[in-house]
Amino acid sequence: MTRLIVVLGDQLSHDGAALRAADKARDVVMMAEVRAEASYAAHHKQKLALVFAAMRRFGDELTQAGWQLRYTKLTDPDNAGSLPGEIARRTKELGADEALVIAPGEWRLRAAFEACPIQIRQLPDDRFFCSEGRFADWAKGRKELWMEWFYREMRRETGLLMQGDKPAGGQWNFDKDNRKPAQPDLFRTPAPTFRKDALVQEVLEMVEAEFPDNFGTLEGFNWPVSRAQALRALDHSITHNLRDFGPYQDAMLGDDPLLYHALLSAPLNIGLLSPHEVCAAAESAYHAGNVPIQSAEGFVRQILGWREYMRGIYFHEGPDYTARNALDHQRDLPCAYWSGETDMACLAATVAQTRDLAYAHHIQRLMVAGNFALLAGVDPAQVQDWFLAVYIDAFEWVEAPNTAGMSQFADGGVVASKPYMSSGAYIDKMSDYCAGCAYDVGAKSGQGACPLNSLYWHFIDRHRARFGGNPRMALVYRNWDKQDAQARQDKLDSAAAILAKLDAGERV
Ligand code: FAD
Ligand code: DLZ
Ligand code: SF4
Repeated sequence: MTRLIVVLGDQLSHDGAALRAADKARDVVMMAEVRAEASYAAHHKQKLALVFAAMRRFGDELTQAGWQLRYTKLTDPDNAGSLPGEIARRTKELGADEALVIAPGEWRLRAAFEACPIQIRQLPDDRFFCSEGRFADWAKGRKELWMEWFYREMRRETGLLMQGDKPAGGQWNFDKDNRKPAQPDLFRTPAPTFRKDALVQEVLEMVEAEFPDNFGTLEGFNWPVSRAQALRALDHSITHNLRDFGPYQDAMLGDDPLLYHALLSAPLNIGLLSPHEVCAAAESAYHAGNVPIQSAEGFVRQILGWREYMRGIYFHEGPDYTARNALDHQRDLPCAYWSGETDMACLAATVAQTRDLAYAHHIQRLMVAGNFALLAGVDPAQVQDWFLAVYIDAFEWVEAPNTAGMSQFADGGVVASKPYMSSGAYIDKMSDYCAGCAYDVGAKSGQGACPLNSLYWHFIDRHRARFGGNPRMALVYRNWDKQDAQARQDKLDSAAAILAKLDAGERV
């Protein structure tokens, strides 16, 4: 009997578990572009274009490799509109008695597949270093699930950047060497460019026609849509970016939005690259003497550490994770997140590059977009909706723990031992945004003072009950308590004025 092998838009790996389990001679593969997946988030136009173009290219590759494929395009008249609907249609058409799929990276779709009247077998996604079961074993009995301990166990288990049982370079963590601000440099190697062939052009036109009101522009679309292009992106990043990635990974420059970042999260998350080969390439560059340990380690930490850990947390914490709101933040997301209309140069730059590239690097996401929302007390569900929509690499298994956990402390401290937050001083140190800002980063309160300065203390003050006893925040609370009463009141008044403007929908 024929079986239906379902390949989703972020499962574009030729050696994925469902294809491995399939029999080319009797099974049929199906892929489907559907409205339901295109609209569960208000996806950036470039994200839609990436997923559809990469799906079509992957479908072509499957056919060339001899698979029987049923591919549904978004605008096909028979399109059932949803993945369960398409699976039902294709099983009926083929007389298939079972469908096989890699378990999706989202609770929503897993539940939808379970609820299907057709038998859909969801296979474990083994494209990661750490399975869901392995993470559960690691988490079992631990009071605190800190990434650092998970990461060290993964290093030992994989042997990546290890010398025997010791970390290469003699340290597990080189973060303190990795916090340098960057200078503009006209000679920095630009990102590789990917040819927009007829397939990509057709998809870009379809996205513009079908989703004209979605956020973002398509002009700057430059993402790898095939395995061959993704391998070129990997090679470029290891050859040109990795050496300086470590020291400058937290730096931000208005005119250089990419700096030394790898731009590999999208091809990784849709399955065009495996984390194993990406980490192995970084390790080889270190052994070849081409990159220093702090860069190789910093990079491997992001993938073997943070990426695997975030996925572990998402599935370990369960489907309610995204609904948590430990700090009871209720404010609406400021419209500047969509319009970019703000006098805050850091936020304006981050939103503008997000609109044009569907990309911002980690510190822009965490310490600019995330930080302002956290300090302003924005509803974390709305913050998650935004992050899930606007970034090229946004899939819930990785977006939610980064946003709800790391950035908004909405999970009450599962991911972070204290909130990732800062006043303007950090942004001034790590970027060149403040020099061109309408606000004064040096002013602590009053009109014209950097909004982050007063909002920072407003956060500290309003959340004393939760964080006042946190040893990692003791210094901050001592600093607050030492300030004279008038200085404290001035900051609280300034923050209240900014929050009132946000509530009134006024420009900040
Ligand atoms: P680089 O900075 O060059 O890092 C190399 C690789 O490490 C990345 O390609 C990525 O695969 C991995 N990585 C780095 N940091 C993380 C992290 N915190 N979690 C998981 N993987 C990481 N990443 C996503 O892939 N999808 C998301 O939806 C996403 N949402 C985020 C939301 C917030 C609020 C924050 C603070 C971070 C988010 N990240 C997300 C993590 C990180 O910002 C991106 O992975 C990174 O910016 C991708 O760019 P890059 O490939 O140039 O990465
Ligand atoms: C993100 C996405 C989009 C926009 N469209 C499709 C689609 O039409 N068909 C499909 O199979 N997958 C799509 N995806 C990826 C899924 O949303 C993804 O598999 C789930 O979010 C689970 O990670
Ligand atoms: Fe951002 Fe404040 Fe600097 Fe302006 S002054 S760029 S608002 S940190």
